Amino acid sequence: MARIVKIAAAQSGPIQKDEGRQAVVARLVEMMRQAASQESDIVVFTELALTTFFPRYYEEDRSKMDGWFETDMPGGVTQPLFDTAKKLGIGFSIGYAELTPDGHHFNTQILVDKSVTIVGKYRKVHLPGHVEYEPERTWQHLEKRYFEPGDLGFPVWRTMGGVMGMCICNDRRWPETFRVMGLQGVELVMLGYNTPTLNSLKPGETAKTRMHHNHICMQAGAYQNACWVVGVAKAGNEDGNDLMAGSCIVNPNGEIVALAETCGDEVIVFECDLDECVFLKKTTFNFEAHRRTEHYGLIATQTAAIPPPE
Ligand code: ING
Repeated sequence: MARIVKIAAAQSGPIQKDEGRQAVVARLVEMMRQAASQESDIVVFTELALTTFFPRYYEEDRSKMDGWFETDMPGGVTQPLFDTAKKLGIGFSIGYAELTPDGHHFNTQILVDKSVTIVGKYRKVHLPGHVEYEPERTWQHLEKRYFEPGDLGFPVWRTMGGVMGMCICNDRRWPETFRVMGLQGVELVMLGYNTPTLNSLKPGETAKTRMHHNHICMQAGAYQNACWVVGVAKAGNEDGNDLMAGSCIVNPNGEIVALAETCGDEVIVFECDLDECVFLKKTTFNFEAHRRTEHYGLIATQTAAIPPPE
């Protein structure tokens, strides 16, 4: 018995600083149409899908960055995305910078079902980078300056035929992200990422190694929690800064079954059989039968690594 959910990963090419949201939404709508034309059930968009990756810019007065945030979702400029989704009967997940009515700033991803109801919201927990300007960096990565850590945990939702969860970019590098969702029976994790091709602090690190890091994080998360993972890049060169592509769909065996080939707007689609999660959840990763939580205390109680004394 198959439980097919056809997933489209809608990779975004670069979004330049002066590219208005209206033009960006038009690009996203076009990819949504492509996804729907291939009978996709859900189309996954990237992290901060409406704007350039603005945390690369330093601003002393943080309130001056509020223009990069959305106060309403859907709002005037994003309504066409919801209208198109309703017309085409397709669900979607999209990342954006969220400014809440009480003034909180989050790096957020939502899950919208085929009736364009927002069924889930996730706020990025693991914020990479730094708070203050760091001159030694060839470019800044100021997510810790402009966003607060997510306050919603790692929830999952039963919707559109399966148990689905979300995370964002740097979250994929922390196994706890996937495991907390795995402990809730997640079958499909959707995530977006805006990841520089090169490391501003380690010039010798190759793009190949960085892509290796990108993929093994998602492949491990998928296999070790017996779930599908969809990773969607914002790719290409934004204002002189190169972001990696490599959008992909990973099956519960941790195998990449669909991979973007370009660094531009590109839709890749795969028929994900959510029942492919069942065998591993019942055997190798039968958490109830095999996990020994009495030995895992440090994971949830200790933040830093503390090596034995010299
Ligand atoms: N970007 C990067 C990411 O985690 C990064 C930041 C890159 C951290 C490489 C460490 C190593 O993919 C975002 N937006 O989190």
